[in-house]
Formats: sequence, structure tokens, C-alpha cells
Amino acid sequence: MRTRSYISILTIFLVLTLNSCTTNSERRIIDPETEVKGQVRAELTDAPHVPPHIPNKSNTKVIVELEVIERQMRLADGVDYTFWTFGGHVPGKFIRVRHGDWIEFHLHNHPDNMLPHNIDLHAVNGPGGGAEASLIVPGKSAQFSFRALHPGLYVYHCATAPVGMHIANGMYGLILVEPLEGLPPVDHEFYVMQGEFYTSGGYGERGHQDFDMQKAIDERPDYVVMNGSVGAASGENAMVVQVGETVRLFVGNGGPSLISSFHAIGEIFDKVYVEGGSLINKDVQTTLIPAGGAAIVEFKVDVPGTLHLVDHSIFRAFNKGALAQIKVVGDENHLVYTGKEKEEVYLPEGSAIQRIEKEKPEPAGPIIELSLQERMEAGERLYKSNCMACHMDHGRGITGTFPPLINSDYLQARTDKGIGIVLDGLRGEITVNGVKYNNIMPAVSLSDDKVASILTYIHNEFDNGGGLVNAADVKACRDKH
Ligand code: HEC
Ligand SMILES: [Cu+2]
Repeated sequence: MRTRSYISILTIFLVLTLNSCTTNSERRIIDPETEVKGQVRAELTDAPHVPPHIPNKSNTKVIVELEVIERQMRLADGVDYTFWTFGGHVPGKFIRVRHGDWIEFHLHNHPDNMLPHNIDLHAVNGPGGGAEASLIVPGKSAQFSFRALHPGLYVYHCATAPVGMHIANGMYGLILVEPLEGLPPVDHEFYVMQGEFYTSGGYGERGHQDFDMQKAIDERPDYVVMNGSVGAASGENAMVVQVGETVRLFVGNGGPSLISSFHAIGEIFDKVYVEGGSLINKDVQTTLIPAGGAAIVEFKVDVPGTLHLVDHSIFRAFNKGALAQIKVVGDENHLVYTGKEKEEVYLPEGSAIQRIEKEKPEPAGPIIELSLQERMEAGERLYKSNCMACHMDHGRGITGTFPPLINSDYLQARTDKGIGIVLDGLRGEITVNGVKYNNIMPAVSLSDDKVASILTYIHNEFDNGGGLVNAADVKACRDKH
């Protein structure tokens, strides 16, 4: 019988492969019989710091003391949140042990806390990763021990019901089980961990925000952040390195729900320890980090500038906070990257200012005028779909490229309220609020009514002296051409 012989061949094959997998060298697990010698207290650190490399020893007893603290902290400028933390910050303290170590874990639940908590470490072989053994009410401590059988970078998190809520409030961190041979030396090691927050108010809504269970169930976070808050690792909190140095990032994703497409804008990962395990991939642009997973990435920085570490599901990075930065300082290397060599206006021969053809010109007929409020409402929508791509949200502009529309002295000085600019476009050098621009704004083909609404919106919403622009004003200007 043909099928049967196939099956028996398959069975033999499976038995062989399974057997070969159980040898320790293949599975890289430590023999738990190996004797444990000596004892140390683990040094724990807050992100973006990582405890120092452990000198060459393993099979040591390592005592870890971790305290759960519930506290109100900044989530974004003007926004507060009551975080539940492992050690006082989000993400929780970084724990570094050695493959083969015996970890005596003490979890303390601070007496000022409101709720019971526990810990599930993905580095544990045992029920709940320690969750059952560590469940404690406020004012209590629990102790359990485990052998670090597998090397790798592991997530830990709270697993007290409702589990999703404990994680969503910030209860996650990383534990590194460093391989016996140690990780190769690098100039810098940093700790970066992504996580989402589901708040009662939308992104940026000021004041203290509560957790929103429905948004969490729907997986619709308002915030996706690196290291616990918007800006925790960017701007003046950016990590700083020198040109020519090597960097290792221990990257975790606490979730609770989203998968991170982890990417460094302006850098390629020389090495990625895929999913934080022992498989090494090379020359990687973006690595996927599952919820409750991790990755180790390594790279050498070649030129100065700012690297943006993002979740490449890119609205999360630029609209929800999933961004961290590494400032690279040092000398340029024009053999690797030149920077902008020149910029000039590009106009194919004989062409005039481009038109953005959106719609047919309005058929002549009675002009219907709207109230200020109606123009403002229509104007906001029209601004977002026709102007915001260049002039940015709230008319911020991009310095040197797209002039701002907020409180623009250039716009306010015009007698036509800017109608001519929208109808005809604009080119040549102009100065807006002291900054020179020499670029091209395309003419936008919109009806008189729509132009009136957009300009009314810009004059009122962006502090340009207010007033109402009527469709008749736009028509009069168009007729003069
Ligand atoms: C494709 C990009 C682009 C779009 C879309 C665009 N603009 Fe502009 N806009 C520019 C550029 C570039 C300039 C500066 C032109 C120059 O350097 O001469 C400018 C200049 C202006 C100015 C004068 C400078 C200032 O800051 O006051 C106004 C007003 C203006 N735009 C309004 C609008 C409005 C309203 C819309 C939407 C209907 C719009 N723009 C859409 C690129 C754009
Ligand atoms: Cu908890």
C-alpha cells in the first residue's frame, strides 16, 4: 500500500528529527543538574539603560527584587495617567541574568497600591511563568525560584485578571538571559519597549485620562509609545552615540495587542536576533516584534544625524507617539552619505505653474453665501483634504519648505486675503515670519464657494485677523483675470 509506506517513512523521519532535537547542544538548554555556586543581587535598570554585561560566570544564584508601584505620571504633555508599574516606570526594570543561573525572585506589592498583581516571566519553565506563585495583594511579598534554562531576550508582564488591563496600564518589561559565551562587546546597549495605551479621551486630550476597556477590546489605542510616554526617548531624552560606534538595542513589545514593525529610519540592522532567540538574521530593514515578544538588533553608525526608531505602521509613529531617537554625533563621512547636494526648482520646459485639477469650475449661477460658522465647518474639512499635506496640521508648515499659515505676516499683508494664491498658485522667493521660502505652490482648482470657506477657516482658526471671505469676493477676483 503506497500511502502506508509513505506514512511509515514519515514516522521514521519524524522520530529521527525529534530525537536529534532533544540533544542539549541543539536545544541550547542548560542541564538543570549543573551545580549552582555563589550568590549575587541583580542590578536592575530603567529604560533606556541596560545593566552591565555580566563577567564570565554562570550557574550563580541571582536574587531579583522587584516592586510593583501604581502611580500617576505623564503620558504626554498635559496628559496624566495612572500607570501600574514594575519598579516605578514603564517599561519595568530591565533584568539581566546568565544562561544557567538560578534566579530567586522576590515580588513586592507596595502597601499604597490598590490591587493584587503577579508576574509571568517568559524566561520561566513552569506554570504561568511564575504567575501563580507570585500573586499577592498590596502590602505582601512573594518568592519563587527558577532555572534560566534557555538563553534569549524575554518579556515579563503582570498576569492578574483582567490580564489585558494590567498589561495595558504598563505592567511589562524585559529579562535578558545572556548566553554562556556572552554577547559580543558593543559600545552602547539600550532598552526600548513599545506599548499601547487606551485612554478615555483622544490623543493629546489634556488632563488625567482613565483606561477605556471598550477601546482596548476593539484594539483601537489612542497612544502607541516607546518607553512609556510620548517623547520618553526622543528630543532632549534621545539616546546619544558617536559616529563609528556599535549599538545594541534590546527591543520589547508589551502590547497588549499590536504587533510592532520595528525600524530605524536611516539605518540598517547589521544583525537581528530574531524574536530575541538564537537565530541571527543579517542586513535587515524592519523586524517584526509580536505582542509579548522581543528582538535584539545591532548596528554600527556611520554618519552623524538623528536616527528615528519607529513602529513602521507609520501613523503610530507620527500620530500616536511610537518614536524614539538616537542622536549620532561626529564627523560627516561623504563616502557613505552626502546630504543634500543641491536643490533647484523643477519645471519641465515651457510649463507654467501646475494646477491640481480637483473639479470642474463651478457652473455660473446664483452664488449662495454661508454664515461664518458654516464656512468654518466646511473650511476645516477642505483644509485637511486640500492644504494640510503641505502646510501641515494646524498650519504649522515645515520650516524652509512649506510656509506656516499660523499668524502669517505675509498672508495678512495681502489685500486679497490670499484668494489670488489659491486661484493662481505661488512661486518665487517670499518671506513669511522672517523665514525665506523659494518653492512652488500649485494652483488649486476649487469652486469659489470652497475657496471662500478654506480662507475663512485660515483667517479665523490660524490667527490671521479673522473675518469672513465670501464666494462673491472669490468670483470678483477670478473675473479680474
Ligand atoms: C503641494 C504643496 C502645497 C499645497 C497643497 C498648498 N500649498 Fe500653499 N504654499 C505652498 C508653498 C510651497 C508655498 C510657498 C511658495 C513660494 O515659495 O513662493 C505656499 C504658500 C502659501 C501661502 C502664502 C504664504 C503663507 O504662509 O502665508 C498661502 C496663504 C497658502 N500657501 C495657502 C494655501 C492654501 C489655502 C492651500 C489649500 C487650498 C494651500 N496653500 C495648498 C505649498 C502648498
Ligand atoms: Cu498587575
